[in-house]
Amino acid sequence: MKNLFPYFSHHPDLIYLDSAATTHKPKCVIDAITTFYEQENATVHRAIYRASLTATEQYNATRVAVQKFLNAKLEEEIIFTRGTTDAINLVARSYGKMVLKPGDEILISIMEHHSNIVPWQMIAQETGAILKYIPVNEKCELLWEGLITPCTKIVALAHISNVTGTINPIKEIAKVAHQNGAIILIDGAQSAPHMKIDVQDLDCDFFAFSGHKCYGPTGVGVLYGKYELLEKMPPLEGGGDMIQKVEMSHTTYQKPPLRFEAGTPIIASVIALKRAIDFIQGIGLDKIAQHEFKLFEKATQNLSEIPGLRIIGNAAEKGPIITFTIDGMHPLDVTTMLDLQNIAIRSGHLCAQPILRHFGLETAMRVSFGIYNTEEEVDRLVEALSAIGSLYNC
Ligand code: 7TS
Repeated sequence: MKNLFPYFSHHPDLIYLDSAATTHKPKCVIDAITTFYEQENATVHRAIYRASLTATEQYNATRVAVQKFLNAKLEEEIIFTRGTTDAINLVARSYGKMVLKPGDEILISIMEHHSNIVPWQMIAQETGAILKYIPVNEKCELLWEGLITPCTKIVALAHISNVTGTINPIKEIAKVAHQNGAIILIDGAQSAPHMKIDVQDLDCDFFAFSGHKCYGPTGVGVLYGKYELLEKMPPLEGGGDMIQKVEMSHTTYQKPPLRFEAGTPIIASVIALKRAIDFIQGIGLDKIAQHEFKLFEKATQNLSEIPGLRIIGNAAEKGPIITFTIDGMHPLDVTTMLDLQNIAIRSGHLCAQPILRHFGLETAMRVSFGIYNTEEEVDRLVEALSAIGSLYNC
């Protein structure tokens, strides 16, 4: 698998275990970008010369590919954004501002990434809504029952936690949210690369993910939204492409999705995102999930045998992410020692300070898997961490 990723031919000895932050890109994705700029470069939507029509066709083909990838009903339900963060901000500032009144409740959880906390804090402050947090048990599973009430207007939750890997029971939560008249946004940044997503089956109202965590380029992401909601939402940014008619005194807007895609988009990256989706589907999400789960299980088992190593969160359902600490050792020291052995893992607050603090931590270490990782790499990681751990536990 690694031979499909040019990055690894430049770094043959690297063990890369930070795919939750960003994945490497297969050659087909990189080629799509260079081919576009070298041979196909043109703007989209605006011109009628052939190159522009072809670029527009390719741009639209990604929308259809994403629609199928998420099993959305309509291609018009797919909006290209800069990433998950941008998608969540769009919902908070457009839908949130439209519906929220003082005293209404927004319900998120303490295991959210900052990008699914801060936009809600900002919109709560602006509208007078109340931001509530779902707590977790000691395994880092949501204790959500009874917290959704008729006061709840928006529920926004990670599908998979980027810290503990917990897979949240989105389908059940969505059902209760709807029974109470609320809508639900799913932050799919950590689920889209690892499991089959069916937005109709989940019955979520919004679903956000980032291209760069799915073997695609940075700078492009997706917001799925149910059409009947998108149709009512005001645009966030004004400019070219999102308008129907501009008078000197006022403007009428395009229907979704173009209403939310002002200005010249990141055309090459959108086109390359289709290659990334084709790449994932070519392998098959079931096969990807199976491979990553095998690595995850082996790593969980072997890491927990290292004296002093504590895994944070052991939910019954987990994605391929393991966050841990080693007694008496600072995560920055450990990851620096690993880096010197060509093993790249993440350390720090993982952009999720509330959940780390809940477990009494300011920083931790995290290992996360992608399709290019191998069992041998897990062995090397465990060996390296055992040796580092024994330095301090002797
Ligand atoms: N939500 C979750 C659950 C995430 O893991 C991330 C990124 C985001 C949202 C934001 O995605 P972006 O593409 O808009 O930045 N998570 C991480 C991480 O865990 N390490 O680096 C980025």
